[in-house]
Amino acid sequence: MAAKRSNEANRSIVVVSNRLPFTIQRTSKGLERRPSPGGLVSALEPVLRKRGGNWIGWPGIELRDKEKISLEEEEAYHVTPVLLSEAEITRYYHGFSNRTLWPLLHSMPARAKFEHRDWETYERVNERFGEAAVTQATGAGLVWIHDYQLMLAPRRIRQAVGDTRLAFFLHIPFPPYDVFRLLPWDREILRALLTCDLIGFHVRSYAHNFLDCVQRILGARVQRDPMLVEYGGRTTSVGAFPLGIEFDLFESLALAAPRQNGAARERVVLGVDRLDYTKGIPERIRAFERLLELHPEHRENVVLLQVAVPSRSQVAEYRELKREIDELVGHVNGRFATADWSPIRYLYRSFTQQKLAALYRDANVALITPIRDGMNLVAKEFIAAQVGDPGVLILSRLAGAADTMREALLVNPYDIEGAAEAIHRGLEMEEAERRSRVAALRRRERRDDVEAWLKAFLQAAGKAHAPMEPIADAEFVAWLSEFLKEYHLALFLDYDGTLTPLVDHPSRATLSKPMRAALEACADRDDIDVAVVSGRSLSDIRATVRHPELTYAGNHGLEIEGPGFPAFVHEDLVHYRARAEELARDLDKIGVDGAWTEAKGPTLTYHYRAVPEKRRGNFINEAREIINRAGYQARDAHCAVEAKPPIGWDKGRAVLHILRQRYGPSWSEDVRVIYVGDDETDEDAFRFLSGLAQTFRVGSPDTPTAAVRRLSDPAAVQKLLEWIGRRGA
Ligand code: ADQ
Repeated sequence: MAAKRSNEANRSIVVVSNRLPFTIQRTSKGLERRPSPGGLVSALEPVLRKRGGNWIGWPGIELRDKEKISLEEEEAYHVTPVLLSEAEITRYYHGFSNRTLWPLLHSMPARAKFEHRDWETYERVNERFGEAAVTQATGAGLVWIHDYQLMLAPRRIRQAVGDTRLAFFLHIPFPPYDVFRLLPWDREILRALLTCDLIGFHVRSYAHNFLDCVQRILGARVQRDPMLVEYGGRTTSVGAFPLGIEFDLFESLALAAPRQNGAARERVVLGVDRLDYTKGIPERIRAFERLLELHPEHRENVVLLQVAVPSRSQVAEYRELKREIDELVGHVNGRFATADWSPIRYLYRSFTQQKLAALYRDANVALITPIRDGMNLVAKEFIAAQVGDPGVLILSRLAGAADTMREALLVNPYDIEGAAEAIHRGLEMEEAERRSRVAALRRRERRDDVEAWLKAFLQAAGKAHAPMEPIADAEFVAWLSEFLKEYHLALFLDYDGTLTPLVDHPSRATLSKPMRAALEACADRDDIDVAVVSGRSLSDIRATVRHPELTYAGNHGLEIEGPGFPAFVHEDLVHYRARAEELARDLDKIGVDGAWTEAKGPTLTYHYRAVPEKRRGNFINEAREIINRAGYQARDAHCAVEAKPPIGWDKGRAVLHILRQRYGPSWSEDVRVIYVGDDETDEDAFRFLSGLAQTFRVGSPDTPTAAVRRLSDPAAVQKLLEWIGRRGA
């Protein structure tokens, strides 16, 4: 195993991100490639060059008819552009990514718009990115998906290439449960992420928020140390990987940059951000204004140099923010400026890294006060550039960077007074203190640079994770103790796939000895009634389970029999029994080796588990069509298509029937209900019982479920039954 893994460390890697490592721009000379700036690109590129692989992303432009981007192949790795139409860019990128997920994940739900059409486009575009990755993924050591624009893409990749190693890194915060659950599509996003082997966040608190969400929203099992999630049989590991910068680069740029011309006598408080409402620019300007009010000695001696890169100007809120900042700057300058001094110098444009490094180096104070930020790399770049007289870093404690950069002056950006006092303190700080703080910060950022981050992430992604601790009583206690306390329990269990593993032929699905013992322990108790609800015929399920005191519901509940109430047969049963025989004959005519029809009275099941996977083609569709033509409903089960008569009756109705018959119409006051099942037909019961019961779906992590929780397999069901049977004894 170890040898296999170390080989994997050298295998190619597929990176999937919204943007390619370069942007295509339309110029007078045609389409031109410009490298995308940023540490991430420069960190990942060498890895791709060394190991080979593919970078999949959007080139940043909508192509006109017949326009082709020249993708002279990189020497060592490929680039796969995902082309998006203008409508897709509007709904997927400006819409769902930047107007829904961005504010919500930054815990600003009031700004989030929830539009169904944006979501649909986001889904579709994510599928497209996923598909592009699928064609590259076979044989790759790792597929690595980046950031909030592509949270659904892993799902598509996992469906197509089952065993490829998949990892995801989120560059922005992950919010607490109370905020994330406002998203109407919270479950879909969490489920898609859990198809990954590894999910990385900047800091531990985001990882913890994610664990809370999967536990509470999906009912996944969570282990906090090491951080692992088990969801219906698949295990995902979760971790904090704080991103660093190219420290050496910023240091050498700062050493090389010429002194600024005519270095003014004023001292500089510097802000550098993308123009974004998460960055706290208006709050920062107010804090600076307050400084000038509280400490007039800084007037004419200090300036706030605010650099803002234009960003997302297609989104109305960003244009609104720009207007607000323009006005605020005007207001403060109008209020305090003198003939030869203006308190705020505001530059609304992008700068080269050389120029930024010089600004960082020469600033006296860096004022980095986002109201929420995944990490914040500007703070780190500022520290790397402190190669001369050391400056002071004032950092919002709401930025991910504050988790590690403890030696900065940490402020709450909403506390305008406090921030103003911190600026004052920064401007007054003795050199010795500045030097000690900067030295400690530099040592850490030099060590934990982007290379170190990459190494840690790739190592974690390549490693088989520790197995999750097997499910244990403590979890059942937490889930069910309070719920069951002093109540009578009605326990409903599906059979195939729930009490027994799925096998080729139903006749081989027999209860294991310990499972039988667990079932009997439950059935023997006076305060528990057990019912088995199955798709098999009543006589079949009764004969298979062979326990005289249980309630049995066969044919998805069309026939019911149990102690203490009259046997039930749905009135349409006879009619559909005759028609089912005809349908069985039609299905047999398909004539595929290994496929066969199981007649169960009014319903039947067309099994194809024994047909080799590569031969499972059209005939399944044909079976569905024959079933539908016969006036039945075709429903997919595990390697089978079930034909259900169109009777308004399902496992949910059957459960209700049993509960009313046994305990009377006020059953919900006196009886607690648990339902455990593993397939689509159990979903009817989960839906019917929502809010009324504890429901468990067994296996199938990628299928949506209405159940409250997941169990990995029949072995976990057995543990649950053992606990229920033993409880309080
Ligand atoms: P951003 O929100 O973009 O990134 P940040 O981490 O600060 O925030 O990165 C900004 C980058 O843009 C820096 O590298 C900086 O040098 C550059 N930049 C800023 N102003 C500039 C200017 N005027 N001209 C040119 N370049 C400028 C998201 C998350 C962050 C997370 C990063 C990385 O929001 O929290 O740290 O991803 O994961």
